[in-house]
Amino acid sequence: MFKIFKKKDNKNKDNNESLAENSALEQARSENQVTQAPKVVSVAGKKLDVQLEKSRQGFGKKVKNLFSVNKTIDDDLFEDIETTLLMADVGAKATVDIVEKTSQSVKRNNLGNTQEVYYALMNHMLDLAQTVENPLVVDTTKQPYVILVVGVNGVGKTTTIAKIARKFKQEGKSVMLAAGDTFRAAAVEQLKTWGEREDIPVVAQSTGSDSASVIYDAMSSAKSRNIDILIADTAGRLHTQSNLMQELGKISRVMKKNDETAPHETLIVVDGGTGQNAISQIKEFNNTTKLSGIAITKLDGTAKGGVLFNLAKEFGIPVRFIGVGEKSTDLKTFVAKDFVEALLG
Ligand SMILES: Nc1nc2c(ncn2[C@@H]2O[C@H](COP(=O)(O)OP(=O)(O)O)[C@@H](O)[C@H]2O)c(=O)[nH]1
Ligand SMILES: [Mg+2]
Repeated sequence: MFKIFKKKDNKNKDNNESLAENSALEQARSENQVTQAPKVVSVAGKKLDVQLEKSRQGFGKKVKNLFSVNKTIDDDLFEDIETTLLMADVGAKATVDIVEKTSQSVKRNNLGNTQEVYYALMNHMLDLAQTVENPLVVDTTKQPYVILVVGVNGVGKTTTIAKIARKFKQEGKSVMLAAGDTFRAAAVEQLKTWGEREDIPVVAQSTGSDSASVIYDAMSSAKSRNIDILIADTAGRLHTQSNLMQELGKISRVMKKNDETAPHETLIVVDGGTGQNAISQIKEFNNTTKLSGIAITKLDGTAKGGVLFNLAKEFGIPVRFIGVGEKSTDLKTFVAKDFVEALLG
């Protein structure tokens, strides 16, 4: 295991001056915050605990166990924190960031109590998670507001679409789905089944038809029926499938013929259990089509749960939703405090 803490810690010593350059406001904010548990008061939190049970028992407990009362606050402790974060898919950059800031808090505040170090760690993880907390707000001047959903195969695109559609419908908005995955035989049927179950109209053509034209037709149909939100499914694709990646470009271009401001949201869906793969998927798709939001699925199925910090540090693209189960109700708007509390609290 490489020793990020030690390496970076030496650098910190060199950088004491730049530390002092932090604005007074920033310092006051962090001084006051880091030594106490993050204030988490949330109705959603309770349920999320249960849905994130695997990560809570895996990642969360491992972190907590590092801070037993008789533990000394030394390099070994920071190395253990670093290893635990890396093992939980937090990724090297985010791990360095979190561990470095925690170590700075320890020095600056002269922390001698492991519980305070634990809170400092939690607060720095929360800070990072908050950088990508930016819920999807539907611009009601767009009619319809178009959400294009992309990602590789099997990550949960179609399921997430059904969940999001249900959520909007419950908020009183009218929703329509476009079956833009015309590639896989069962894909259209899968979306139609969700539509029937949630009582949401689905615009579809047969398998093999042109995805861009299905979505274009759905936009026209949504417009004429005064639908608020149109969510377009697409076929799963890998960056190596250049024809399919080009198709994404075509979908966007054809959409713009209907509404030059569309798509209003391009949401990539990634499987929260796939670690570094999720990072490379976002990188590849972002090269082809400008992503505006991320949905992380299957967080109920992983004992790691740290990928969110990794992609927060790597991209800063808003995490709109997290998927925490297979049912249409198993979707949460991403709220950093709820998430960090459910994971580590
Ligand atoms: N446990 C769990 N399973 C999920 C979640 N989201 C999707 N799935 C499952 O993942 C599988 C693939 O989902 P699907 O929506 O067809 O993926 P797509 O190929 O990206 O459209 C299905 O069995 C879903 O039930 C989630 O948040 N948690
Ligand atoms: Mg699908």
